[in-house]
Amino acid sequence: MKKGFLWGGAVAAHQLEGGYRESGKGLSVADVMIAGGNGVEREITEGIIEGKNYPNHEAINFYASYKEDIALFAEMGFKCFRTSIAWSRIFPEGDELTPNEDGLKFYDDLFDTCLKHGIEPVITLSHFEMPYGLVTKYGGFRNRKCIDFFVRFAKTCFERFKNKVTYWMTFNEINNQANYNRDFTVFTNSGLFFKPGENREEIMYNAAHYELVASALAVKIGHEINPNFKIGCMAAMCPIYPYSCSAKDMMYHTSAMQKRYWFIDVHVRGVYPEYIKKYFERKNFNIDITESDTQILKNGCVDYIGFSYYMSYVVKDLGKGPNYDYDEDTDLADNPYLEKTAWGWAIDPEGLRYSLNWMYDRYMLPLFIVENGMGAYDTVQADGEIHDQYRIDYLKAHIQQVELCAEIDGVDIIGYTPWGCIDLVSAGSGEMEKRYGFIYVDKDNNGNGTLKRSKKDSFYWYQKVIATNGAEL
Ligand code: BGP
Repeated sequence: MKKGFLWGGAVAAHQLEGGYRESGKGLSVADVMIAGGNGVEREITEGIIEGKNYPNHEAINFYASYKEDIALFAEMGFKCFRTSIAWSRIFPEGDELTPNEDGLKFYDDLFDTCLKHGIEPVITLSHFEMPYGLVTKYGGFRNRKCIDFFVRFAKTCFERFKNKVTYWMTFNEINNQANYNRDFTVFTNSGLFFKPGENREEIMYNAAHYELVASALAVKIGHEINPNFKIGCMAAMCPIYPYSCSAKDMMYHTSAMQKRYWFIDVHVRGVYPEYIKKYFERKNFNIDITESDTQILKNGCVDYIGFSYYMSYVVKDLGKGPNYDYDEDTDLADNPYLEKTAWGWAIDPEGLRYSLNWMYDRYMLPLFIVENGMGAYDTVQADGEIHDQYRIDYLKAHIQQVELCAEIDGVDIIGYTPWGCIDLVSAGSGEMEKRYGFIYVDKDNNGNGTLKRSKKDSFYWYQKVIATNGAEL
């Protein structure tokens, strides 16, 4: 890969820190979600209910062990480490006027530890962990006031860490909520929950608009604080293929891609694309886009696109023309060419190359692969070793595609940070046993275990990949 390519790993605060009441932290949306399972949605509770299993409360207790864990990342040769700042550690309720100094201090120490090892922190501001106080008092991002709360949080972080962090992202996987029927996506993206009879889709578009405005304001302020900042958006990239070469399937694919990726269009270009404006009109949606918002969006375009890549989807035309309105719950088909993980996620390395090309052609901005990986069940052998060849195979196949893409297609790729470089709590299912890590953490789905860390085979493999800058896979 090119010189200075950022090899590393990615996590999010709520999925590994634990310490959910330490350093004056308030509750976040992740703190009121109980564990689900493979194929079982997580339940969102009203506050914390005694006796339920909330896996994010302790997670893997990185809050206490970050120094040792970062030393292990350094041993693998990480050039960067992507994590997030728990918003509720800095503004416990979300609407305070002054930040919580103890929370800021924690991230000072964390980033200093990274830098000491020559690891560059790559930071997401809001990764599925908005303060729960903003949900109960304001209804989350259905309320315009959340723009100001987010901007205050972003500004505080930019000012405090301006000499420690260069790469930032505003909202993690902002486009997950395109699937607005799923409680998990709208709650974790925007702190939304609904009353019966409400128009979920319209409310989602409004909330997403406020987030896009908040993001654009943050980008502008960030660049004023430090002109060297690189501030990106972050989207979940699951390319949606047409089921066949029928023109109708192809049109449906186009429309589905628009519905899932218009968020990036706004982040990058600073304007709403015509297709989505037409959609709002057709649906009679009243989205609160003011004149001043329009200006703000134009003045806060992102510097790069961060994205996760796990799988691809397929859509099949169900006779929905001429509108081709995509519904992720009903319109997806199986791809007969692809295998799936134990959680049913299609394994598609070439899809990563396709995605990189699709985004680079469309946006002409540098791209950062900030998540990729395969959740799998690992087995610890009697001698304590963990032979995770399946993980190595998955990552190797994907990195090969990234290399082809850089060499042959000429796409500008900043770096690659596989997801969950240390085992952590699954966002979607709340399981511990859906493992992604190079480092095993002794803890099961019920919260039992010593939290001891062990190196898997993939640890040594990835160490070699980084040492050879991707030449030896
Ligand atoms: C992305 C999220 C991460 C992460 C990952 C894997 O959607 O940004 O937070 O968890 O997916 O998903 P899961 O944890 O559900 O396996």
